[in-house]
Amino acid sequence: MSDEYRERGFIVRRGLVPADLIGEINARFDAIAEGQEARADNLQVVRNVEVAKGFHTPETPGLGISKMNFFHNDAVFSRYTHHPALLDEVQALIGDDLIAMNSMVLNKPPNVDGRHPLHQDLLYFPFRPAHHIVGVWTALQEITRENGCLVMIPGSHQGELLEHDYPDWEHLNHLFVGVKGVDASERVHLEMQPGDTAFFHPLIIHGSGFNKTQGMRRAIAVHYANANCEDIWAGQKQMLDKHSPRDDYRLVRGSDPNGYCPAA
Ligand SMILES: O=C(O)CCC(=O)C(=O)O
Repeated sequence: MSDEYRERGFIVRRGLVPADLIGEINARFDAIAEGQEARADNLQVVRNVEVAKGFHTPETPGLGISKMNFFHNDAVFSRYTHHPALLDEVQALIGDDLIAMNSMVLNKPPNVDGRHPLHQDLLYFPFRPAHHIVGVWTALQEITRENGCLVMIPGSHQGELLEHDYPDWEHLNHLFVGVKGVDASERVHLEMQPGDTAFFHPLIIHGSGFNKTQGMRRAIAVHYANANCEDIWAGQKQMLDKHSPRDDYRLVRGSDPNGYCPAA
């Protein structure tokens, strides 16, 4: 594990995911979002809350989509999850037996509030210890402060899991909760090019801002856990959503001694 990751709680590897894969993921996203290709089993397509509630009507259906979740059965998106360069980095950070989970393509459309409040991802995961989990997030296009890049508070992963709640905003996207009373003044902005990839600790406080452009802001993300972790929810349903977290587990390297993942 690099000193930078240990001290700051995140690292960015430039150009890690090749342009051809980035292009295929974007094309697949657009085709599903516009209803031109069928979605794989379990893939959940989530509209932005303002679109879903009729406050904003986008020009095309795809311009209203904020996320695609649970993509392990998708032949294109899942190439990302198994990408060797990415798994080599993950293995160096959290060990050899790797479960992929929480798969999603994150799309921040224009003209809606797609902000993601500052939060800690450990809230969503039953695995412990926390440092045996890592979030991996790759830009699918140029991502800047203008279109709502990731922000991180360096070193915040050295604290505890803090209390979260929905922010006091007019439009609240489902499960976009934030740390209560957080001081955002120390945050840094991660501007990225397509293929650049952030690796981050599940306790780091992070989020993202408005997309102030007329284009999309799109990224793909998966979390990985060491399969030897303890499951402190003992397979029970996640507290914040109706899905069991185990629906979205896949063994991607090594072995699964606790049998957390469905059989291949
Ligand atoms: O892509 C984003 O805007 C933020 C994503 C994020 O923080 C998360 O999914 O935990």
